[in-house]
Amino acid sequence: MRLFVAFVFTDEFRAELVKAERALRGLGVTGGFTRPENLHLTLAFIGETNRVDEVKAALDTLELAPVGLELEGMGRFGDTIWAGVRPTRELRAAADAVAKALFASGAGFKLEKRDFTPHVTLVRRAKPADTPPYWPEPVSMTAERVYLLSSAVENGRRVYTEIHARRLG
Ligand code: 2AM
Repeated sequence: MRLFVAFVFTDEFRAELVKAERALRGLGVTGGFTRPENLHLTLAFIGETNRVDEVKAALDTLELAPVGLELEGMGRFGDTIWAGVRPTRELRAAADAVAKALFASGAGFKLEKRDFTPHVTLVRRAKPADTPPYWPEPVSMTAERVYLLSSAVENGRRVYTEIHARRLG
């Protein structure tokens, strides 16, 4: 199973992301737009594993308060366009705690060498090649749970499924 750990959004927060996607289409951006139900903020990418019980147990060791999320700006990695989430100290600490818990589980999780850039992928294989001149409206929420999600392709569509949730606070 291909697994990752993420926050999912309130309706209000998600609506702002959907609005950003609509604005990008209006600006002539084409590519693979993330479906509204698939929008998420990844905290840690685990990848292919069958040690699901160990991963769940690792998440259950987390002792974290709920985390505030604030939408902030837009950027790109190559041909992927994303909406930014403000990299606050509490968000970084949450991602760090998740990575450490997974690492300590011994389930084969490796710590990321690259910096954590909190982002919500909006468009893959985006064209044209420059970052669109669009800044999403500020919106914030409190994440009360951290989710273990699986990622699979079903009938040609990317589907994320909730495997486990750990309540924060
Ligand atoms: P992305 O949106 O920037 O591609 C499910 O695939 C989630 O895990 C996505 O949020 C994706 O980030 C992230 N992800 C996929 N492969 C990854 C990798 N090798 N390293 C870090 N994150 C990854």
